[in-house]
Amino acid sequence: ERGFDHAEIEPRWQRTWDDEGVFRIPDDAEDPEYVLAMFPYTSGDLHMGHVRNYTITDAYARFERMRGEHVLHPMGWDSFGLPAENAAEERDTNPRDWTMDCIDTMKSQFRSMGFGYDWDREITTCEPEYYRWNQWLFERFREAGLVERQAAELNWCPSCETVLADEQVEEAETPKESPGGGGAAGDGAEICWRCDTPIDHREMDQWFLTITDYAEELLEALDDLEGWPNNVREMQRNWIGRQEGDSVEFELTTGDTVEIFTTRLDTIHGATFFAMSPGHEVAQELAEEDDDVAEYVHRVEGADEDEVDETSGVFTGEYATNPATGEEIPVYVADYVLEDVGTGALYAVPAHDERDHAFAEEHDIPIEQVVEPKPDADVDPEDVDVQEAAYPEDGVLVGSGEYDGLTSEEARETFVEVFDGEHRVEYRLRDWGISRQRYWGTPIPMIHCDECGYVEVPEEDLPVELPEFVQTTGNPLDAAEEWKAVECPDCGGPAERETDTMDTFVDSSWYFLRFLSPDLDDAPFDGERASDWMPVDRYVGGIEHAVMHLLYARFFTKVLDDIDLFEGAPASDASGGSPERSSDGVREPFANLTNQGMVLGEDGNKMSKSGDNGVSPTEIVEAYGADTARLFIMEAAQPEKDFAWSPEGVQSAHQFLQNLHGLAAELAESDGDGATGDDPVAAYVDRETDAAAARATAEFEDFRFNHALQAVRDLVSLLRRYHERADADAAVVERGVRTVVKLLGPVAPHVAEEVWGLLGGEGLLAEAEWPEAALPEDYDVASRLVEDTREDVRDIVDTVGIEDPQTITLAVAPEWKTRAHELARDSEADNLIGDLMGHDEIRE
Ligand code: ANZ
Ligand code: ZN
Repeated sequence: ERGFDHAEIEPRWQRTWDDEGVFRIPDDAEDPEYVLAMFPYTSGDLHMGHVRNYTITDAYARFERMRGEHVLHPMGWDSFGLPAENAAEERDTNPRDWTMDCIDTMKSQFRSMGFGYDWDREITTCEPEYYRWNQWLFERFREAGLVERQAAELNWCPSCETVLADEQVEEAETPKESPGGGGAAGDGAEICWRCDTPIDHREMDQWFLTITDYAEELLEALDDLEGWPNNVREMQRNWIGRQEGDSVEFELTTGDTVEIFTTRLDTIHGATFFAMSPGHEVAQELAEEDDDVAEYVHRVEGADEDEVDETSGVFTGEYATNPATGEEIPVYVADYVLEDVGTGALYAVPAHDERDHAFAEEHDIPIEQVVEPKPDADVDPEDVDVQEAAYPEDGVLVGSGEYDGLTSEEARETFVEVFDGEHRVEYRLRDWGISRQRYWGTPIPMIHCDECGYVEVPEEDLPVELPEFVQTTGNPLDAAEEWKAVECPDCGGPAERETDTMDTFVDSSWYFLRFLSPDLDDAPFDGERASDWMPVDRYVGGIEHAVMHLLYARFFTKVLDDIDLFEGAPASDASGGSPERSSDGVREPFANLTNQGMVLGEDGNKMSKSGDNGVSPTEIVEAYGADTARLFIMEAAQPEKDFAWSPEGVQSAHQFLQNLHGLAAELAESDGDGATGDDPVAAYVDRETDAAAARATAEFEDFRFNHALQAVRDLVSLLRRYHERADADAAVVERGVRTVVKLLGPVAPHVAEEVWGLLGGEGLLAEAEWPEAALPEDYDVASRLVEDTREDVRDIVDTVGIEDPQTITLAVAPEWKTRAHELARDSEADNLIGDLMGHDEIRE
């Protein structure tokens, strides 16, 4: 069998696709299928994780295109960020040149992988024509009351006299000493990346987007995002962290009144101590007067979360009066109380809270039961021993004086009145601080005037472009004196530009909209097109973006809808736009989300360049071709699963493609016939061809590419065995191979085009019609097989609630085999077909 030369065919087909504009989508296309991979950060190097991510969307986009859909499959560059500044410094260049080089490299790597993007829609976030819209949107957000100055703690290097980004803070090498080891450098303290000086924290005013205004909607809408994995929705729920509870004030012997937040006001009679986070204002005050408190606060502030014992804390010598009992309870500063949860202070009830219980045991604090199981609960009140372990459930009050006998629910309602509390909803979610004290980002379009305060850069002066890059110890924008000095837009007096740039998550919060109209110069995106083309139908990217990126993008989308940017007229045209809100606005950006798993090294560890288990996409493409890499990756596992790199797997994929090509070449040379007419074996092979197409189609739709490819491989081996028979009908084989090639087209597009050509296929395979499986009436077994199995899987998922479809599919798989066996047995051509299908495999 002859082979193909990937180094020759791949670039050739890539050029042809480009020339023919196969991946272009016209602006007037009606509601295309929007397939999107999270755009890459421009690190300059494509790794296997990227290849997997982008192969998934490319395969799906090609599949949908062959099915006759308009497909929008764009690509761009997430190109702002600190690494570019660091790289520029190391290489003595500037962030812009470095970034542009990276883009060049990555773009040619993308091309060599055969990824089909509409490059006419390419966007680059570090270009002024993109980031001007970040600035414009910032101003619209500000008008909508969604921008605030708030104090935030920043890393400050006293020696460089500059703010450091979190990434610029390093840890001193010397291992941390045991608790109480003091605070100077040398105990694992945070130090400046440049001069190794221990850093300070400083409170400074920063720009914030008030995402908390949308907390409730961001949370509630998660329920309807059925196309999202449950784990991502759960992560977002936890991140938003809605808690319904009550706040109550406690008087301290210090004279302070401290507010606490609790979800268990019913347990207040059982409070045996009071605790504040080390960052709490009152704790900080106490630290100034008390050495023990100071030492503890200092120690835990400099430490990583997991370095501090859950039960660590320090008694302050002060007491708090429990408003329910009038008792004085000791006040502790404890690290398990988080600064930004609730009010940063709580009353602790060791009998009914596990963390409080552990703390009480460690510090010899009494444990007093105030809730016991309800009479109808599974637990016998006699079996509850709160000295042993906390009883955290709701129940009936005991040990609470006149309130004994109330249920927890009743008690909470009563106590909030009696103890003058306030019922409220708290969120863990914080406003989004977007200020970054670094150069390579979008300048925040504000001007500070001593007379007028902060004034917006007038819209007609946008974009505020970045000045030339200079090397400094701190933020290069602070050093750009000429750039900084401006006239105040309000009073005309001397004023200064804001030197903070935006968090790069702003760039990625709306880039999916810019793809719709990348060249538009009077609005960030075409609102009408957006309401037609959005949401993204299939979004694929890493789980590491489960919270921030995906939450910010959801937030942006809701705001953009609320400020009416999804309406017909360009948003900057004040007179345009219809008065009432369009009913088809966009509330969510991504209808379906897939998080692809990791590509592991052969050793099963995360593949990394530094770790010497890395395989470079470029080398694989050179050695075997892009199709081999794509096929191997897609066959290895379903998209959500991790899989380990395997040279044998790569070989097998390569061999499969070579063999297929060989078979096609043979067919192309033979002149055709053989048996015709009512040969039952030929009929069987024909029907199997349709069955494979039906199965593969269903699996593609479900993003189960590995299953689809298994169907293709099964069909190919059947076709081969049949082809070797003397009485084989060449037309049947050829039809089979044509089907195979189409089914393979999305995954191994170059070889597929080549084979398509060999078989005399018309036009480009990338534009050919997907094989609609027209199953004959009597072929209900195979089609039922597909349908039933899918139903079975769904049923199991629904009833058991298991989240791992692959395990389930494996469990159901024997079912497939049994039925396939039945099919073979009942068929007219029993023996022959059994032979063709490989009986052993079926029986095992
Ligand atoms: C008293 C109490 C008694 C609580 C009890 C719980 C059980 P969950 O329940 O996990 O959703 N809390 C309040 N502020 C906190 C902070 N800044 N850091 C850490 N924990 C804090 O969380 C609600 C509970 O978390 C609150 O209710 C409070 O402890 C604690 F039997 O108050 B509770
Ligand atoms: Zn002014």
